[in-house]
Amino acid sequence: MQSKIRKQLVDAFTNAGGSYLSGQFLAELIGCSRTAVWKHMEELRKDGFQLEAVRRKGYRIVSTPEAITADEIRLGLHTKFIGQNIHYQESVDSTQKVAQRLANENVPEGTVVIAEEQLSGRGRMGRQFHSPKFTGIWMSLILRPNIPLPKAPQLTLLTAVAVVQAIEEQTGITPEIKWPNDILLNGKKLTGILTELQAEADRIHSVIIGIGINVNQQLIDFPEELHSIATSLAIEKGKKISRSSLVRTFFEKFEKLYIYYLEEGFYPIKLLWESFAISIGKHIKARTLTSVIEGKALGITEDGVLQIEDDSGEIHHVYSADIEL
Ligand code: BTX
Repeated sequence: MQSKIRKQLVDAFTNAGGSYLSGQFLAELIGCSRTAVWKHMEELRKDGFQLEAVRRKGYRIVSTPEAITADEIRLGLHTKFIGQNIHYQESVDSTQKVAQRLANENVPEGTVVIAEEQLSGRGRMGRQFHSPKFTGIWMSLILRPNIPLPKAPQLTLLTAVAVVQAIEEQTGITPEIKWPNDILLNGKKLTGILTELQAEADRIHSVIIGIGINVNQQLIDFPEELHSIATSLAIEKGKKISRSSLVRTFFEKFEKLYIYYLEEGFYPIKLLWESFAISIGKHIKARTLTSVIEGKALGITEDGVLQIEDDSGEIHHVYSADIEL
């Protein structure tokens, strides 16, 4: 929408102080047809404005989008370095891409890229991650840990624990973790985590952790193919959740766990992770790129590798797979 029309509309609703404005009035104000007004209103809705349209009365703005700009997040943030440098953009292809570029420019550890929408959000193995505007948290965190390359997947598990702790503190809901990187609520995907590395030989240059949390979407905001497999906090909780408070809490939880991890190693994180995991002790199917392993999930190793015992008693080590419960 042209910014001039958008400003005219938003100003008119601000001046109306919560009253309805008729389609005719808005059409005359902007100098367009009533059908065009309807289209403009639809665009405002897509941008996160909650609108009410009542026959013979007109339109009313019920609530405006809550942004997650750097200022909004930093207000009240108590961390040493995680989220102290925030790179905010309204719209990006993928926050991972922006973070990769920034990591090459040697930004400080803990820098976060956050966006209101992603036009081509990335999942694992070339999959798409649906990231509609003003509804969720789409962010990438840049880390520079001094750890050997094979230990990097532990950071995915650490991130999952921090997300669960933050959601628990902010909403009272405790989601579950499905190895290695999904966070589920009532069996549906609430959060995806994607860890990507920049490394030379066996030295990590940076780890970029992409986190996508469905926060305020309603079912209609998801494409149909996700209706049965995805959910949001607002759907489960029946009310909107403050995205900026959730991001802040996540930064605080993450930093605590990360410092602990660098000092004490993975063991305490592993115990926390297992306490939130749904797959452990259950019969599962792990689809790797080359095979399918079926059996009982025993737990994760010190390196975050999943152990499955098949019916013949053989124990398999799974480094990367999709899990079916
Ligand atoms: P994944 O490959 O495990 O999950 C992707 C799959 O999940 C898709 O194929 C689809 O079935 C389903 N899906 C897509 N969008 C959603 C959604 N919004 N909610 C629930 N299910 C969905 C998981 O990959 C890793 C995703 C990381 C996303 C973050 S967002 C910030 C950062 N930037 C970026 O481009 N990716 C990461």
